Amino acid sequence: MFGDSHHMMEEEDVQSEWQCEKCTYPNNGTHNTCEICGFLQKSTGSDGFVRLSSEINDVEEDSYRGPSSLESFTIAQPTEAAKNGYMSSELRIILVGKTGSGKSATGNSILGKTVFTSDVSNSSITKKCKRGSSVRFGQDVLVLDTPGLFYTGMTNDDITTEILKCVGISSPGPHAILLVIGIGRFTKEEKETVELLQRAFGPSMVKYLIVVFTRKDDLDRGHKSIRDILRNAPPSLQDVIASCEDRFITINNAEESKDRLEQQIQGLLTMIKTMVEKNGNKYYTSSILNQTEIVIRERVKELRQKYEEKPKLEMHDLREREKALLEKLDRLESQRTYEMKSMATNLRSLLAEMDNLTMEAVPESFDEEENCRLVTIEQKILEVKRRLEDVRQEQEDMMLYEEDIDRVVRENVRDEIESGDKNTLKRFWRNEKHAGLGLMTKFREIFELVKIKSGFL
Ligand SMILES: Nc1nc2c(ncn2[C@@H]2O[C@H](COP(=O)(O)OP(=O)(O)OP(=O)(O)O)[C@@H](O)[C@H]2O)c(=O)[nH]1
Ligand SMILES: [Mg+2]
Repeated sequence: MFGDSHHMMEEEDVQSEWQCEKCTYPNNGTHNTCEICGFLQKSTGSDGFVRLSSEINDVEEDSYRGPSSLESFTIAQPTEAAKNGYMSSELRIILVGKTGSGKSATGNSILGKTVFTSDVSNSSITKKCKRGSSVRFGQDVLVLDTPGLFYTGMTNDDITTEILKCVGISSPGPHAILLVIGIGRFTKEEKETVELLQRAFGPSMVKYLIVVFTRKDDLDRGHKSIRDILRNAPPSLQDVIASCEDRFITINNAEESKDRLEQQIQGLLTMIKTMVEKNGNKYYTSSILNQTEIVIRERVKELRQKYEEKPKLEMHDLREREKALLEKLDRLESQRTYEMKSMATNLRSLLAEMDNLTMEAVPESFDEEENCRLVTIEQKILEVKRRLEDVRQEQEDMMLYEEDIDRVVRENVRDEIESGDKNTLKRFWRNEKHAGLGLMTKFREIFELVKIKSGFL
């Protein structure tokens, strides 16, 4: 298919690779110890090695397992999600395509809310990778919006960094890559984007690719169908469509009817679900994604220690505060009982006295003083109970936080990558010790390709 990218596929050919069970690194060749962690691989194949399929997916640990109806369109079975945390139940979608094609608008439609800036412009609106998430039709969805990679306004450093971020945020791998094309606006750039993606993600990424044609409204106005357009489309576009087995969809992001927009998104999610099922319920990964994931897990491990300390300290503090408040409440309730008893005694003697007095002669201040004390105590009790409720709510939040620590930590690492945190990004360049030289070499290759394609050379 993609002529000059053929040798890339051979280079990525994973038939002779085996994946380390311990660190997931895709080793090449016939050694049975892992290049990265030295783990001794157990023998399973006829020649003694565990073989890699074209997707080196850790299916047991983190895979898409959706049932076939959209009503229950969830990525993982509940038990599996509970066992492996939210990473296994999240659908990760990457949006790619040229500047102005409608990536950000499509991202917003998928998420059902405005997360990405989308506007008419000759120059690139989205300059950096940005992620957004939402729960759609019962499904956790992560959408990654990207800048048009061939936009010439980007410096070499920007391009490299954004590719790195895209790979890092979508780690351990995307379930779907959407190539967004504005209807009638196809150029050779789309085909080059696919080539670039194959470089970044590995050649079999086309199995995870769907072409999304935006501006369906233009088609409807001209009473044309997408099939009419495709029949006369340039061969390069037909190549792209054929490479992803005819998976394409049209969408009108400017649709005013909320219901109709939702229907379109349901259609898109159903197409994604069918594709993911066809891919054996796996997200996409390749050697480059696996190596990225190794670096990310290292950072997750470090942060986890910090995050695990926090609830322990805060829980201790909250329990102390709860204890103090309960003691105070106890004291106030005793005071209230005392005051009420004394009030009752006084009332009895007052009633006895009243037999001998006229109503006018009852001392007014007597009642008021007692009442005031009682009201003050009641107010204090209410205040202590309110504070107790707050402390208990904080305790509950902290317990939820502990349960959700994986999500918190992972999102934190994603924040670091998305914001371009230098220390985190540096790890990807300096990870030779743990992830081999492969990652750095791959990124250099991608970088060179982008430079050539975008006419920098
Ligand atoms: N009529 C119509 N306009 C659309 C549609 N999709 C996107 N647009 C408009 O196209 C323009 C560009 O859309 P964006 O979402 O910003 O495009 P982008 O691909 O994110 O662009 P960059 O961030 O610059 O790479 C905006 O004005 C959108 O409102 C569509 O389906 N129909
Ligand atoms: Mg954009």
